[in-house]
Amino acid sequence: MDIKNFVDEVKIYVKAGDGGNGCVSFRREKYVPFGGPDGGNGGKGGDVYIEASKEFNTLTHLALNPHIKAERGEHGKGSNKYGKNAKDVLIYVPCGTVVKDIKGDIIADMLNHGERILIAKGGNGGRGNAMFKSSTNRAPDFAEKGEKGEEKTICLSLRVIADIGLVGFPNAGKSTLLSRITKATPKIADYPFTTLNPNIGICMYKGKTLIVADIPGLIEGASEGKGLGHEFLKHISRTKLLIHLVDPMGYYDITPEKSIKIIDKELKKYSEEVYSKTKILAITKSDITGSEEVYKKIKSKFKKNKVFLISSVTGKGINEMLDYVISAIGKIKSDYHKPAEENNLIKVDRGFEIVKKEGIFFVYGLEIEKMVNKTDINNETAMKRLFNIFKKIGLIKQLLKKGIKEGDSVVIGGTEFVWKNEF
Ligand SMILES: Nc1nc2c(ncn2[C@@H]2O[C@H](COP(=O)(O)OP(=O)(O)OP(=O)(O)O)[C@@H](O)[C@H]2O)c(=O)[nH]1
Ligand SMILES: [Mg+2]
Repeated sequence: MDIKNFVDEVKIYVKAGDGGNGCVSFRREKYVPFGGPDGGNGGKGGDVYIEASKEFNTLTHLALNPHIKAERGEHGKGSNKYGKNAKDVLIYVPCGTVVKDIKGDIIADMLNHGERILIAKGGNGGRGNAMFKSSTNRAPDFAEKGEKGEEKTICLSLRVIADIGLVGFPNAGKSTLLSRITKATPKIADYPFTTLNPNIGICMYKGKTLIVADIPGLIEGASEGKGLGHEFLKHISRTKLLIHLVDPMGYYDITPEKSIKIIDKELKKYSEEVYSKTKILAITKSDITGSEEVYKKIKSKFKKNKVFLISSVTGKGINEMLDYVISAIGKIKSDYHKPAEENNLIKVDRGFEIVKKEGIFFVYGLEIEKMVNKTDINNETAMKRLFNIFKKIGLIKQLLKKGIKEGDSVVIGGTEFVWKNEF
């Protein structure tokens, strides 16, 4: 049994491109003894985006390629030549993919085709020395390094988006119904667990379009992981309405009535939200003898649900059921097309925070970390400039307040500095 070909959960690592370094260069011209600075800026590193696309149905392409990196920006060059920006990278995911960070917090919910989020921002290019020319420094001999591109590990999880979910015991006739009302061609066979992955089809009916998902057969214990259905129960959470298909012959020694109760119990155990969805019962295979009696019995016992008697072979009862489904769906308020939350990936944080751990002063803050990463720490002038910035934003004062002493370590954005009382 191979269910691995339907990948609906995947962890990927994304890394945006680093910015190109700024260049230190001076004009060299014949007969001009001291040319001015002409080092160009580095190019921007490529961004990494995630885009929902209806061309994709699974996350398999990412499971096979879980490391995604954008190129770095080109370094700046002499004669004021700017480095080229790197190309952005686009990761396609199926509509219905939920993007989470490593802690499991939702970053975005990619519902609609074409929806795009920036997941890792490329680093800006460092400025070349030409940019630092000023009245007080006519020949700056330093440049900025390119900013580091963002990197992170994210989890992608796919929830099939459908209006209708077909549920029921194995062999109830779910795939057959799907193939009857849509153009989908799921595998159909007279043995249980024929459907290994959810199948999706589009049903065009009386000018309406309904997306229908055929979920693999559920059995008792499905909510705890028994059978195949458990893997896919989560997909039901996005549907607006469930059609619970019931084989009038029952399932082995489980009667049709009992099978309805079992599935109800499993749905309830899985989640209240799923359990409370609008659900209709469809007794299938009306062309076989005895189905009419089963239908009458179920109708009298399950008064809360609308019950239909259908046959996917003869087509009996199907239009009547679809008429009802369309009117029921029209009444369901759903947040299914709710636009994704504003993506809050680019947090601009001008502040910083100092945390002292085991004698080391860790300084956190997006801007300050960026600033350090851009600085060429081997260049004295660049370091002086950085120190001036630290002074300006109050970092030096705060570190002194926290009791920093000669020889203590300060770590900012992955760079370690040793504190000296005099610079
Ligand atoms: N006579 C008759 N047979 C049907 C009807 N619908 C389905 N069947 C048969 O019932 C068997 C199971 O049908 P499937 O559609 O594969 O059932 P399923 O619910 O998708 O089963 P799993 O994928 O195993 O969970 C097949 O042999 C079908 O031909 C119907 O309306 N009438
Ligand atoms: Mg099936």
